[in-house]
Amino acid sequence: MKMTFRWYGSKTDPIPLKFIKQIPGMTGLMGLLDKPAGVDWPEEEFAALRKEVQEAGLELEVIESVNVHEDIKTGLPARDEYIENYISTVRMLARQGVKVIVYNFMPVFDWLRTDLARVIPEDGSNSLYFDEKDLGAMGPLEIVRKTAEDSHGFTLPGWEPERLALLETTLKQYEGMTGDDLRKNYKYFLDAVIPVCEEVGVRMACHPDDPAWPIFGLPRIAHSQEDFDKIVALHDSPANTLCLCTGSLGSNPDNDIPSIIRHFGSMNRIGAMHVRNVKYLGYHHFREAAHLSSTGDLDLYEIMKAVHETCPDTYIRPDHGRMIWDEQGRPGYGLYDRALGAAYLNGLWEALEKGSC
Ligand SMILES: [Mn+2]
Repeated sequence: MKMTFRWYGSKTDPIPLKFIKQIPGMTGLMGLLDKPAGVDWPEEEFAALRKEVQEAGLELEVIESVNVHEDIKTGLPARDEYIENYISTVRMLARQGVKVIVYNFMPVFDWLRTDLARVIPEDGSNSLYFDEKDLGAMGPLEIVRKTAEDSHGFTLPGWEPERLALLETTLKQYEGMTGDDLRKNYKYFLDAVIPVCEEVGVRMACHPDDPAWPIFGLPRIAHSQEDFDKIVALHDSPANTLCLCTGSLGSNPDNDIPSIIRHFGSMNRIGAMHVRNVKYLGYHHFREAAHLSSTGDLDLYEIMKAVHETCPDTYIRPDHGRMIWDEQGRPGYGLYDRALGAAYLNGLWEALEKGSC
């Protein structure tokens, strides 16, 4: 297991690399480069980022932001050009030492919350929160506007301004599209990209829908074990994997996370993991919790045990944290609670390692 940390780059992330390096056991980043979907990433820019990260004593083997253009998902003629750019970026990242690319195939919405800073009454910290009832009155455009207003000036992943400007047009393109239609376009993408990944030694890792159910009538095809069975079968290869996000899949209590990890871990189809906890508050209603099992509804010991047994070499990062100790920062991506999460997960791992000898 390699413990990593999400970092947005020195221009927009208030957390210095030095602080990340000081978290015990931190080996590297799940990094990002701020590029719109569809572009061919410039190698010099990525090489500069890699140099900066390596000089801080950290690795950059996982990249999270090679976004798939909506024209690929909707199967428009321009997709071939965007796929060519994607392939060129995969080759470049492989040259630069990247091993895993985390991405998603979600229509329009990357992830969705109805409150980015809901106060947790027990201790006064706050975290990301979702209640489907609050969506009732809001349409997609309103929720996007609200999310932008609540994000304290930060750009949230998946909600980049240039993408949102086209929201209405994009939503129209999905009208009438079924899950099977979307999977057909997904297969077209994987058939082009996965052989290149095999050639250059990179694994694609698909992130689940978050929350793990359909929203706004859009086709969503990545929120259960059954969904991912279909995805890995679209192009059967060790390079076609999932990024198993416990909090995203775990937003639906029907998903048995340790069992899903064992299923895909033993198939060698887990390329990376996001690990965090969720507190259920009702039907389609939850908030994000501290990582410690007893503070939420997921069993983090069972989760790490399933990783230890079936995919012990995977990359892991503590996922969203709460905002604690009056930290001001990007919702979900503060330093303190994610650092506590990493320390806790490392502790569970040490116990599993020693317990299995
Ligand atoms: Mn995640």
